[in-house]
Amino acid sequence: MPRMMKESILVFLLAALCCACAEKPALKSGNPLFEGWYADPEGVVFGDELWIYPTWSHTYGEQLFMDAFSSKDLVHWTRHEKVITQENISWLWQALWAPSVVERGGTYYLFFGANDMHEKGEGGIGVAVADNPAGPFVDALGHPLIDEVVNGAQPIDQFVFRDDDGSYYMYYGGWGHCNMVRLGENLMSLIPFEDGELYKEITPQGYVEGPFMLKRNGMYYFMWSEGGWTGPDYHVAYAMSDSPFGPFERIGTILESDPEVATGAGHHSVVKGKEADTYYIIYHRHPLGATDGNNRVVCIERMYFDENGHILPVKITFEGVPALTEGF
Ligand code: FUB
Repeated sequence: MPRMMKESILVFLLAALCCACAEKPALKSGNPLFEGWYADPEGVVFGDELWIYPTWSHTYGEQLFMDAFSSKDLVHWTRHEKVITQENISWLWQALWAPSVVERGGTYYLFFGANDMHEKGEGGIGVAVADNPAGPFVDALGHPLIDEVVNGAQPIDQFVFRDDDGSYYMYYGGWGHCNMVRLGENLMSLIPFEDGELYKEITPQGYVEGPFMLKRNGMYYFMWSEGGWTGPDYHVAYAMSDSPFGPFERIGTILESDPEVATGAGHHSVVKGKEADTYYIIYHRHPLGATDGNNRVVCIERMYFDENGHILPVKITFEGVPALTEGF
């Protein structure tokens, strides 16, 4: 073969190789993260895995169990079926909602809302325990931990937050009101705050439900959902404070619909990644064209802060976040 032809072939092959490398798309989680109608996702990091505990988003009468999902790379997810079921909660008869999970000393605590409580004694917020993040979780009390409406807050949508001093607080509430309570040493009782109060109302302007607390650089970021969860206008707003008790003044919206991608993005949680200052927001949304309010799917995006510590608005995507190669 003539030398010039050889050189041309070599140049062509090199160019093709470069193109192939340059065009290879980085592997991403994709959104939604896994199949099925799920909502109110709580992300929790256990070891090198991200676990997600969502509500099973179907009719209230069918919501009698919860599944969980775990992943090391955010691309491949293991479904853990029925980590908690009606068999292990004697007082549950409908609407098992919005899990919040913490681990302490090898025991896993799953806080749940049950029955869409309207009248005292018919349901409320309960706590179940297991020795494994995949359950089976068993109701620890045989009755709700909170079964009454205090300060106008429906006892649903609990989120348990551990502060750096070891105190555990639970933020909860629907119907436009948010309370916080302090959990006792066993994480199954309420203990009064220093001023003797058992419940503190901390409702920010615009609050509807789905509270979440994140502490970063000593600052408390309180977040919540606004709007109606069955519709397109559901979204997430936030406030900042130097205290877990607030006051929480609404700063702005951080997560909302994008008419090109999905609607009703809300009831979220946030987890910190391994890398410095890396945060992920996990939330549910309605696929475009969805007509059933329960058609909600679980998604993930990166969440960023500006130089003043404010949360930047999150862009919702179909791509999700980059795959991880060395665990979460
Ligand atoms: O999934 C049931 C309810 O929908 C939750 O409790 C609310 O926060 C809303 O997401």
